[in-house]
Amino acid sequence: MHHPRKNLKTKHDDRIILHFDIDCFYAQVFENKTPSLKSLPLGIRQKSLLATCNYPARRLGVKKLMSIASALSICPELVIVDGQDLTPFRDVSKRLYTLLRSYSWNDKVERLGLDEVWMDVSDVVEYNLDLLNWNDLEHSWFCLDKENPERGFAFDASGWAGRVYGHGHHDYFGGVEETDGEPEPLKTKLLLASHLAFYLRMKIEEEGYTTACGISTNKLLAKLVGNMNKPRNQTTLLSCGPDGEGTVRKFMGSHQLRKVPGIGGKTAAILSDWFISQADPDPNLNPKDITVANLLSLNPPLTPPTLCSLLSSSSSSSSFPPSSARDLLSLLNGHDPSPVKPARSLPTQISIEDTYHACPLTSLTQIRSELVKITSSLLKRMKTDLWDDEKRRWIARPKTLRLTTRPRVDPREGKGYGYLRVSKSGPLPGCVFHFGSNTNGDGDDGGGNTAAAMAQVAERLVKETLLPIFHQLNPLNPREGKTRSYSIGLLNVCVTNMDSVNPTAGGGGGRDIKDMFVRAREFTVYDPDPDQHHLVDNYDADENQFEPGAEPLETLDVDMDRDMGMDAEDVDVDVNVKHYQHPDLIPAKHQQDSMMMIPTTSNEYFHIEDDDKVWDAEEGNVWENDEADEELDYLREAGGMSSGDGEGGDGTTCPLCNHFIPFFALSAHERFHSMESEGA
Ligand code: DCP
Ligand code: MG
Ligand code: MG
Repeated sequence: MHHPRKNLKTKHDDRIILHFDIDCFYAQVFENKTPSLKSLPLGIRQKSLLATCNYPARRLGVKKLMSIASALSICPELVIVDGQDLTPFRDVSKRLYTLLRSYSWNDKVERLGLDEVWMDVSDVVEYNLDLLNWNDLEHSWFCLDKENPERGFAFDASGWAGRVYGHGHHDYFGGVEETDGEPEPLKTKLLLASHLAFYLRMKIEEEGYTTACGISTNKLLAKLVGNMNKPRNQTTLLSCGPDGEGTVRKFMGSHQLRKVPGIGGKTAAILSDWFISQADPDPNLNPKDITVANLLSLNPPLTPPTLCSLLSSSSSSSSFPPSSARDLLSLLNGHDPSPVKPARSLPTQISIEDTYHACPLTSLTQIRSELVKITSSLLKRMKTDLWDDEKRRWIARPKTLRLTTRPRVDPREGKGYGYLRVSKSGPLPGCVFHFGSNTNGDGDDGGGNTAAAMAQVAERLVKETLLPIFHQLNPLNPREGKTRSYSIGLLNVCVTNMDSVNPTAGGGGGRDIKDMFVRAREFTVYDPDPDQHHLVDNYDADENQFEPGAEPLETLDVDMDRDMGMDAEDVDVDVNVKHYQHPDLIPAKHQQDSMMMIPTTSNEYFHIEDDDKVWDAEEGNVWENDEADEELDYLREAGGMSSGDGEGGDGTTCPLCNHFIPFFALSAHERFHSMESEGA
């Protein structure tokens, strides 16, 4: 299999990447709804924690993810609002993402979580580089549309927009690397990108949201450099000039190991211990303060074989692959070839999940009523995401319905996400698409006929499809008869296998199966609040990649009343399966039922029950995780699936047929599907 990892050896490529991160996102959503909150210290509560707080609160010492009790003791005047319903955040996120996307020429616009977006603007910038009038930089014009030269903005190209990180180049022509005439193209491209970023940030501000932005040549650097000046500012990393590499090294070097996306807590701890053993530093040095520069300053230097042996010993079952060691070293040096993934118009699947661990569901009546609630939320979400209000039709119709249940488990047991989860899928009955066309003309799905129609459809779906599946997943023991009481701790209802009604509605093209395997990733939004439905969003790179003929999930006879037995083959049970972490994950809060969802493929999620510090409370860095074995998906992403080859029990779920495939068998499995599709 082709191994793009050789790209890692290249120095900085000449892409131009922007990374946007909305300032105190949830807080701004509330502030926009109630502007008087803007000047008050504001915290957004999710259970006993603050999901975030606004900057006035931060100035008073309140921090993200603090417990409500500590926050109030630090800042008794803190205004606290409840942020458990993710719907408004999701909606704003989608709106702002769509706005940014409308400025992209190549559609490489990738979300990370709800409030971060990468844009690969290499093409726009390149185009504008050619347009630049070197004789009148102050009155430059940035063209945003090749077809329409008038669509754009005026700017002063003789200076930077926002802040720059580098050796003191605060104006464009200043700086040691300046030679005669025009500066090197990379420098000019970064400068142009700084103005584009500023323009886009102002567009987002017109929508009511301030942001931070990082401008650099790869995703890693753009994300990290954007943190330098928060809130409401932007930073360009000057990785240009004769000492561009030096600037990058210095920049990366200043980061604590844990702050580097892709390096989780365990890896950071192992590397820190090793540093201490090699360098014998001041005994008062806090291992957490060990930086990339510390690690890279060792002599003899850290090599891939050393890294392999250090990191392999941390995991008894698998050895750390040399390719991943090289990738990790590249990352530490600020090299990151991973592409900005193409935008996606549609989610691969929509699922709503609710947990009941504090108060498990014991009777069928309860289960039924919870299923109706979840299904209603799901239908509503389908309507928002898949129904085109203008054209009054469905953009995509999911073909498959899946129910997942899990008995109540003690979160302290610390078992993996798949622990005791069972799921079963079947065709999604056509009735779910009927409420969409019943709208009363104003497109308001919340009122009148639509709400009633939706409620009816939810009831019907539960009665005719979900409850039968439920019984299959949780069969009655004949001896218990009807007296059985259940103990259900989790319900998840999911629609998937999107059939795009409008073939042009999907994201990037291509049905290359290999590509699909590599790109069958999505991000998940998960909130483990037992009182709220959890929205689990999964945006796949390209929902069209499912072969229309190929049913990726096991099918089930909808008329299941006659067959209440458990068919072992139809039920997926994921127990203690090890998975790699993907950067596109949104962790749950640190709460009693705290979990982290790890999306692996279009159909499966895994989470880590998180007892200590899955989410970095300081930075909220979504790439961080304490499971050493799960840290390297970021690297794997750069190298494609094959990097997992030969790793024993690890694997992933095939996005086509939904079978769990060990990594060593993936290439063969991909070939199997390629042949299948060629033959079709
Ligand atoms: N979030 C959450 N739980 C976490 C981390 C984040 O619910 N463990 C939510 C709340 C945040 C949003 O995600 O508002 C975005 O996360 P960020 O880390 O970007 O934090 P903010 O946007 O709130 O603040 P900042 O200004 O530092 O970006
Ligand atoms: Mg943010
Ligand atoms: Mg963020």
